[in-house]
Amino acid sequence: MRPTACAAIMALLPLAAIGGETLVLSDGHVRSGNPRSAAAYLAIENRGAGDCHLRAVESELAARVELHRTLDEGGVMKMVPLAEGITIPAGETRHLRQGGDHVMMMGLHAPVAEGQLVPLSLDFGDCGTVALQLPVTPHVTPRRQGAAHH
Ligand SMILES: [Cu+2]
Repeated sequence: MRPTACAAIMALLPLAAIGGETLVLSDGHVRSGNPRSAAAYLAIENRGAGDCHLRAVESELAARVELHRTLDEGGVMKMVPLAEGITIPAGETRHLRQGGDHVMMMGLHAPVAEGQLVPLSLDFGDCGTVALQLPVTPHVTPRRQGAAHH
């Protein structure tokens, strides 16, 4: 199919179909290493024909939620905010995981406990908003990096 024909077909699809059917979220869980913050991890698969962009995340349990990237700077693990969000290209999967990109919950209104479900709302812009609840799993200090993440 030529690109022009492809674009025309995409334009006819309602937004709801693009958002609802396209994004497949899996392997979601939350880990908290201290009472004030927690990190959420998950895999985001984009089965659609167009790129999707995770712009922002919200949770009623935290004062602030940011998207972070963990960087290894000469053996020192450092987190930087991803102000531009995270792009999930068409047909690809992005893994948010410990030691990599993650959802950072800061200013928890109350500590989260193992087994608790954490509500999150993921804003994918034109691809829609996805609400989900992720279970809190035991905090594990990454062995490979040898440094506590949160
Ligand atoms: Cu972080």
